[in-house]
Amino acid sequence: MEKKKISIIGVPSDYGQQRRGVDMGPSAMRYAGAIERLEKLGYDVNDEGNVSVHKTKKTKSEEDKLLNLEEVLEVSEQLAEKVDEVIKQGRFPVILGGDHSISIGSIAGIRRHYKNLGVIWFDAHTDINTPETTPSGNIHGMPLAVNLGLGDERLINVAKDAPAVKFENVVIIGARSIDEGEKALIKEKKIKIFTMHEIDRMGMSKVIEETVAYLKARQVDGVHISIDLDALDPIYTPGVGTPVPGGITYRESHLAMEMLEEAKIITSCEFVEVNPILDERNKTADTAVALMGSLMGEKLV
Ligand code: B3U
Ligand code: MN
Ligand code: MN
Repeated sequence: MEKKKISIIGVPSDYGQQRRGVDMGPSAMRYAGAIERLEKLGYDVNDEGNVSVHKTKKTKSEEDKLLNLEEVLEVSEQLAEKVDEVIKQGRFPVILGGDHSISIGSIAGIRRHYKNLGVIWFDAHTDINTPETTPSGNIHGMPLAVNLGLGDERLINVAKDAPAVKFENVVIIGARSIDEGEKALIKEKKIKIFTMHEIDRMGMSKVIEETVAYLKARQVDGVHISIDLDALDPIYTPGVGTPVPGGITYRESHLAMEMLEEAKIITSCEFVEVNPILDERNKTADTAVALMGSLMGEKLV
């Protein structure tokens, strides 16, 4: 049997927020053994290296509503092309961030290959802000909105003419820090969301069962999972820019990955917001790589 093929794409960008260090996320996850872990599972792994990110600009002006817009655009366009190319080669993309603004480019590239893409957003935040609702101007708070076709035109256009993700094809898991404008949009568009409240009440097992059933009922032709490491409780992933207490436990997060793997619905994934400068002995990157193992088929026995 032919080995399944994976391509790793690093995106060392920190332009979507204002803390330095998250650009070192791809190195930290490679150092934590991402490639070896996947090879051990029998995959043919191709490390595509990193998308090039210029480090010279960061020209911030007071009038800039969206911080580092030009830089984020440049990274997003390159990343979309790279992801597009890898999928064309029949390889499964595993994208390593960088802050969450990289999802503007990654999902833009993925969307060129699916008519009815499902997206699982595993995050303490909902990242569905627009230039009108953002409290910070940080683009890492906007990538889900952009992929739904909302927000800044130039960011939306990174996807060219690929279809936007449909509101009813999104499932948010782990949220516990949601801005007012985001709440209004989630309610208005009836976006499926399992906040920490639902995870506490139902248990992660039921949450993932319902997620899988929901996406299958939507007849999605692929599912991308975007994993922000701040979805987990900061006890397990201290190396993130905006930790929020009361998060998903280590085992709950693994159970989620294991169940998604069993369901055989995931067609691409990404791991974002790993910041080694804020971390404790690469704990957050280690956790990201362990989750990657579970998502890609590692078994306990
Ligand atoms: N919702 C806030 C904070 C935030 C979003 N994503 C992260 N933090 N990591 C914002 O700035 O949009
Ligand atoms: Mn996020
Ligand atoms: Mn987050």
